[in-house]
Amino acid sequence: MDLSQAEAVIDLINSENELSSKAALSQLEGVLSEKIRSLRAELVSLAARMQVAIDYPDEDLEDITTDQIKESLSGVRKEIAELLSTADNGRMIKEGVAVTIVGKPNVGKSSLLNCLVREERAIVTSVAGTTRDVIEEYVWLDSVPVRLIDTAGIRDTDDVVEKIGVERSQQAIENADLVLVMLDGSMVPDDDDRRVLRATRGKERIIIINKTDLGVSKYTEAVRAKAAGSPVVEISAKTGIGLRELELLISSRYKMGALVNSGSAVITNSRHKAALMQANESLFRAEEAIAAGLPQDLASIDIAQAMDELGEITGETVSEDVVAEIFKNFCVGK
Ligand SMILES: Nc1nc2c(ncn2[C@@H]2O[C@H](COP(=O)(O)OP(=O)(O)OP(=O)(O)O)[C@@H](O)[C@H]2O)c(=O)[nH]1
Ligand SMILES: [Mg+2]
Repeated sequence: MDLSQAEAVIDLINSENELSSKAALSQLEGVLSEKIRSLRAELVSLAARMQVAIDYPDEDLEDITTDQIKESLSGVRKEIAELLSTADNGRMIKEGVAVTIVGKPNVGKSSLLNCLVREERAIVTSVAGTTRDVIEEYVWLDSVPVRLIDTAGIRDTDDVVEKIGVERSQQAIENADLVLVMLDGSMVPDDDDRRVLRATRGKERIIIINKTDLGVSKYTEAVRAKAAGSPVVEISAKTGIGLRELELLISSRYKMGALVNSGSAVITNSRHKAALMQANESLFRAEEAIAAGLPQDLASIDIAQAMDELGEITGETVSEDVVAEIFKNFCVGK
């Protein structure tokens, strides 16, 4: 068993859902190790062919051409990029998609959280500023694992405690994979609403107009016009109107199930992601050196480094400190 497989054991133990255990199992079976080993083998063979040319320049050996080096490097980089492209999904499989409900006080954020988790988890009152801290619940929306996060209503306030809550809400927007921006459909949007809309521009978001049971949705069109491409849904957290549509709108964005079931390697570990990014960079430097016509020894150094960086994933080239750190997560004797 190599290091990435040992890490998969930890992941399997800590796994919170069927998808993450499936991903951990595939890593344990060596799908990732196999991939990394084949990439390293490609680099080892490339480096060896380059080394012959460097060591025996006078021999009449068939030199590896610049084009061949370039082709080999770009092939490996393409495969690394493919692996890296799974990392976002991999993290969400492991931790759940961070879906954060934000909006000014009293629009119904906590009511929505309670509806989606189907229990009275958060306190709901008609007092603006009820939620003071960030509340997090794990839910499944149509086989998508979601960390649903309710936040304190965002507004200008002098209350010390509420102020801290507002700061945490802003932090929660930063950390969110998807932001649910909630507006109160029974009221004309005001400065506080505009502030929330501005703070979430550029984030993945869905705009929710709540309290449509009160019958006033004449502002929806105006909001839609200013939504800048973000979907707008009308709901009532009180009667349940529109909730199913909202759930589908959220879950249909994520295709982690298909990714895991495809059987290809998925990067779920941030250590692996970092190593792949470093290897990618080293290979990029090698490509540049070759393209600039610099001596091949220079590219060789970068290629050797990329081999080491890939080896960190499987443990071939990892330092003892890192291994010790990883194995700290095994609870021996428990
Ligand atoms: N009529 C109606 N009332 C609702 C709806 N959703 C929430 N409310 C009411 O609105 C008030 C505020 O709801 P909360 O869920 O506490 O609102 P919040 O956004 O979490 O408020 P803060 O925590 O203060 O930021 C409560 O009295 C809810 O019962 C809805 O869809 N329709
Ligand atoms: Mg609340």
